[in-house]
Amino acid sequence: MARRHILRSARLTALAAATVASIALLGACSTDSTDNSPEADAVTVSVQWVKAVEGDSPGGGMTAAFAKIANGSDRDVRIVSASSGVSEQVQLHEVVDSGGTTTMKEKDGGFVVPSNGSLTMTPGGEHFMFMGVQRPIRAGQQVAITVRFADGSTTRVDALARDFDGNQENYSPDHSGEHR
Ligand SMILES: [Cu+2]
Repeated sequence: MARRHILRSARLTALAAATVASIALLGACSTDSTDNSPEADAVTVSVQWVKAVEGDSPGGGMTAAFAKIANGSDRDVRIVSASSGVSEQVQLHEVVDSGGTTTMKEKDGGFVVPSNGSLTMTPGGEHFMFMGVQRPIRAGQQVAITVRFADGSTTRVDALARDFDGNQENYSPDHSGEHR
């Protein structure tokens, strides 16, 4: 009886040692995999807002949202798409100068947020373009935007709607409709 008890203790000790070893391994893994952490975890979004819009035009209204996106990590992160419940589509737009007039178009490859830097989206520059807005977005309303990164991770941005009349970007010729 006494002997059996000792054997069992030895086995338990071996098991405990194996458990400690695997926990140590896990710890080593998570330290090594810092570079594989989700891109969404690297960013901090601030001063996000969306232009209030009536949303009653045929086919839905259009509007844009802006934000400052900071990247606290040592690698660039890339925003590849965005979506929202308030519009059929959210595109990633940039404004380009084409022969004296500024037009906006989808940004090739999405928005890059540089390592230990930031991307400031402003009217007249990069923006989230809402197309097919079916209901009015009024000043003071919160609009949730899901932002997706190149690695598939996502972050949710709640943008406050406000009235804004300045810097109306134009559509490039391949876009239908007018930007409001
Ligand atoms: Cu746009």
